[in-house]
Amino acid sequence: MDSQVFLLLKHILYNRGFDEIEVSQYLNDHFEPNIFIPSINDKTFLNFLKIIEKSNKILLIGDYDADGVISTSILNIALKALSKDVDFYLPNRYTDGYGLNINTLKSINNKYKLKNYDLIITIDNGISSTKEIEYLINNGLSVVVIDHHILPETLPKANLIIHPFITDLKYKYLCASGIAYKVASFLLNYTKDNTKYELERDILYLAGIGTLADVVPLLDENRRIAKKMLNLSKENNYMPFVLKKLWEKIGYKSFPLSSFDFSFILIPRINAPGRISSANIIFDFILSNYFNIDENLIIQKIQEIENINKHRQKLQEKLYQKVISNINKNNYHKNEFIIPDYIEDDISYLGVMGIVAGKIANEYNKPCLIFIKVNDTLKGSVRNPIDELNITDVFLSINRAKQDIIKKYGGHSKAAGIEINISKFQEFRNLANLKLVELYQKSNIYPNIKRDSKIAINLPFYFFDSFLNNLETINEIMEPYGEKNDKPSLKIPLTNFLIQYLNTSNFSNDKKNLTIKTFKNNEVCINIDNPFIFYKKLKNLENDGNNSNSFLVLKFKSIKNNKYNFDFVDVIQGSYKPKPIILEITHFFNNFIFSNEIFFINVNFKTIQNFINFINSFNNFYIIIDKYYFEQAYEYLKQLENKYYLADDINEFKKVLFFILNDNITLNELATLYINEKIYKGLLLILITDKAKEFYEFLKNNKEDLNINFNLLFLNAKLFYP
Ligand SMILES: [Mn+2]
Repeated sequence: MDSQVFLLLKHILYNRGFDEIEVSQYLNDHFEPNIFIPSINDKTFLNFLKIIEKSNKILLIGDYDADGVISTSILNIALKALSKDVDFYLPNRYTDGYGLNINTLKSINNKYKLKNYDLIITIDNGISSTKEIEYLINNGLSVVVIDHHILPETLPKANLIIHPFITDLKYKYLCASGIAYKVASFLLNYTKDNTKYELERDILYLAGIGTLADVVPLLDENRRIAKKMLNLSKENNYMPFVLKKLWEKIGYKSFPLSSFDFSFILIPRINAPGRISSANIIFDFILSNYFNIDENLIIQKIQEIENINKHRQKLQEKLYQKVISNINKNNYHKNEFIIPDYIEDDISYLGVMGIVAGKIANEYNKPCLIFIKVNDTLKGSVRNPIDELNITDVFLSINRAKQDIIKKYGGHSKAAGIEINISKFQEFRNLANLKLVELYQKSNIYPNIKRDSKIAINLPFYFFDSFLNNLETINEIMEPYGEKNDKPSLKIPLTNFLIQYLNTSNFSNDKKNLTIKTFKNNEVCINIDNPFIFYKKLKNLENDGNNSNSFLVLKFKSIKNNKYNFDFVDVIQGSYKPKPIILEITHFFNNFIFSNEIFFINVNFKTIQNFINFINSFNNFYIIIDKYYFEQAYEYLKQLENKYYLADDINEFKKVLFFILNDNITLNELATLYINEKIYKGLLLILITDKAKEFYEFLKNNKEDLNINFNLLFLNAKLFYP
């Protein structure tokens, strides 16, 4: 791999808290993703096999979302390959509610008669259904629970539980599709089916889609599963037949699909039936790939899915408008926990309230919970954009304070479902806010800083071109993006130079796009989702009159026709310090400067304006210049004389911007001063000298002593030669 790509990637990942080993694992997972499959001697899985072998008739109970439908499909495929007599039941969001509950049991009994089965397998649900499972066991059935949701205080007394927090699956944050893939791969060892290879490939493909669909971290094993799926779709543009038909019928012709295509085009359509009507539609559709390929029927089903998806989009938009105006009217967005008034008149929104809560949560960077009234209960869906916060902790502490408010809840740290008593709504809303703020204080969480800003890498505008040149490769390695595997974001010091851009006519008519040109004439388009917030931030900056500590945060979006698209994230003050990664930065710059293939060498300092622009692209800095180059540089430096103070007195270091090396101070002495914090740290130190490498070596050899909070940039003095 190109060393610049490697350094930039390291830079990005270190800022997210990765260590050296994790970085190399991350890279390895790109080039050779290896998924852990339980060995054929694994006790838990052999136990599972035994339970299956002695069961004649099996019922799978899944869930209505994409992960639930896909994981049920995967197990169904594997059990059928073992010639098992297997039925499935996917709860209905409106008539049954989530998972295995009393309503679900009644519906199943009406449809299938429970007593016809020997074994019930719950997948993507069941871990909290203690009572229901007890009932099944007491009635002579065997029950296996395969789930990944938070563990309740008492586990159900099932014959077997497969859960990544209990079972060794090598990674805790798998979704149900990922677990189902492991279970199914294990089972396929015991089949003589001659389509085994095809089945293995397809369950992997499905698991990849399920993993992208669920809110699970796209790291580690999840990333490997999704990567392998993307690789499959890159090889010969492979897609299971029905999905390929779907992709083509909805008007897309391009292959292979990107992770964006999966996440924003295909997966919403897999989710839609379960949101609006019945998840059975999508289950039948996926399974028809294997058991009855009738093209006419498939096309009919695709049409049905399309109509449902359109209906879903309309509902979603209507609910969004309703909720957002309620929030604005009552200033609910000023609370830490955004809880709008509950929706009274329409349960058809139940399927889209989660998406809408997610949208609002992201807009305000605060948790958002939307409730809908169903009889005397409020059913709610919550989304949490704050990384360090586990939203179910809020519910837990409400439960501890008062037990008659919450009926039940379940889910994950970032997305969960909850039911409360309608008469306790106001009390719940107050307590939720209170407990959330308490949690923030207790755990030192600063919710006002967006995750994208926290993990953004520091990048002076001048380095933008180098970053852009490598972005395509970086992007390919980092894909697929998702939870905890964000697109790269950048923190660019807001200099006068950059502010000029933000105030000029480079905006699109609707003010939602701003195009700026880099030093090498690359076009960067900044998409501004909410122009109101953007202009407000800019205005504040101008009023302050001091932008020396402000940063523009941008997040990579896409590369199209050599145009680079970024999303505007925020303007932040520099007082928030991201995890420093300084020796790496040093190394990063060092490498560019001394490798002669630098982005700097082409920078034309021959014009004074270029040099001044360069200097202006940094906020605070020292420039240390070797006296031997002072003369050459003087023409340039004196242009800055009015603005900057020149001195060669070491005692004036705090104020000095340019320091000229002379016989009285050597590079090593300078480095020692630096290490002893005599030179103010946190500023950019620019060395214009041929001896910069020595200085760097000295720092490197003493790195134990280095406080890591500084930036260093070497410029080769030769740049000043005409
Ligand atoms: Mn799930």
